[in-house]
Amino acid sequence: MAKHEETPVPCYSSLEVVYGDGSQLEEAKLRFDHLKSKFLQVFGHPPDVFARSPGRVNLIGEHIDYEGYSVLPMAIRQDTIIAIRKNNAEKVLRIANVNGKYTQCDYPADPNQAIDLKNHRWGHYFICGYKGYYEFAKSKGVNVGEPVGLDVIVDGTVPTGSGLSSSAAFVCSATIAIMAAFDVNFPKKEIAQLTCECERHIGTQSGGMDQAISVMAKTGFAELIDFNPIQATDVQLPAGGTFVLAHSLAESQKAVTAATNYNNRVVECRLASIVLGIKLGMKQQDAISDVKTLSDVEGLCVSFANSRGSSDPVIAVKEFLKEKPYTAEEIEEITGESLRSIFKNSPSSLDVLKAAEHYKLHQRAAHVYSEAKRVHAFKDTVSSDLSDEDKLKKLGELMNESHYSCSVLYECSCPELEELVKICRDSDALGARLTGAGWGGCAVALVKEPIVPQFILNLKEKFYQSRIEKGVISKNDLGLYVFASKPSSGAAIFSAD
Ligand code: NG1
Ligand code: MG
Repeated sequence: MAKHEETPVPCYSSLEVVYGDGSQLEEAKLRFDHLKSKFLQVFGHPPDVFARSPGRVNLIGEHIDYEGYSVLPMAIRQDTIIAIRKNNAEKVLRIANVNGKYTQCDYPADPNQAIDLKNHRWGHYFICGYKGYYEFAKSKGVNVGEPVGLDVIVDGTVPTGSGLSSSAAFVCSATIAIMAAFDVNFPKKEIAQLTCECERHIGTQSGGMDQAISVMAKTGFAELIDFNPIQATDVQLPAGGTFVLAHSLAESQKAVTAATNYNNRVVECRLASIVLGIKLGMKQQDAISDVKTLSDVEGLCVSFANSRGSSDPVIAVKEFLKEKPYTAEEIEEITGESLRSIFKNSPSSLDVLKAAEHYKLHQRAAHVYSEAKRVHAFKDTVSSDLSDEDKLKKLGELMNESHYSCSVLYECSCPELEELVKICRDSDALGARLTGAGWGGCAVALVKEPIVPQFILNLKEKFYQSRIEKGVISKNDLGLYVFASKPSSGAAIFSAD
């Protein structure tokens, strides 16, 4: 039997396989019916096909996917559904949304169009998938023919800017919908790779976690995702624990803040790895041209640690990277080359250099290496012969350590997330941490199943009540901001009849 990730995205004729047979199915039926009638109303004809792809919560392994390290997310039930139909009459991509907040975006049916990053529009994420499909098809030798128009309606339930990967749910469902409209399909792992690469058209130098889990998730399992090549290993979580997601209500607009937040950290990690490479004996020019990520110099760091009787790469970080932030000049003295020249081929990195005052190489590298270890400790704990109770306790501790590292070393938390994580712990979570890129968005807490209702009530009282009173959110919407989550299924195609 072909491995799960080698198989194409499944195509179903009914919704049950993905949405089960309970209230979620009823909700899904309503959404699909609404999408169909809206499609008819907006475009004057029914859609050909639907594609859906879920959001995700990352349980552990934050800001390390782009450094080549494994991460451990699970898909959530919230997803993006896209209805699509080819339109041979006009060479236009018409992208509408069921949510009135998002007005229709039209783009030319041109796979080579540049995305206008200075003017961010929600439809840009669709264009990422559109460009990605053509780039991939070309590399596969698929005869794509002349571009045609596409009529599209989007229905997303993953809260945006929440660290739950609404963006990847959108890019993956867009890419899969486009493929379905053109009647082609590819193995999931290739779609995971292609969607990871094409989401970068939006200007963030992201890793591949979100797209990989969105495409490859399986009901009932979290997945250990490895990169280069992308691979997913099922992780069955211990019984008796539930993950609760809670939104800090601070929205993190990653595409807009990339130069100071997300891409800044990617650049700092690259600089940390180059400096480590040089300090550990590489020639300056070799380090600059060959070292892309901290995983590239881990071997050198571990050899050094071995000489000190350890196998922990953080020993090398402590020895060779000073804790005080580096100025650009200090780094240039070590590399023998200007930072502008090191990043000359990456416009989004040049934006980072313009905005940065200094570079915290020690802290970022220490986070990445320690977080990478925690992911494996998490996976090993799950498969150990500890009792479920002891496993859950240990997983909670690892989540707490991860949060500390994100907050103190990687500085990707924010006051609202700190408050929320503290309330989670005070409400007897076994562990709690920010999830996703941070700087806002959600926290995830591991909670013993029997206390979940009380836990959620506590959060409502201690975190959300004052925000309801101030009118920040409406009481009726609380269920959108705090909810328990089970591992859901990955991307799927549905025929429109
Ligand atoms: P969010 O913030 O959920 O979009 C981002 C990246 C991931 C990963 C995490 C941090 C994108 C599409 N995703 O997730 O690849 O690096 O941050 O662990 O940018
Ligand atoms: Mg995202």
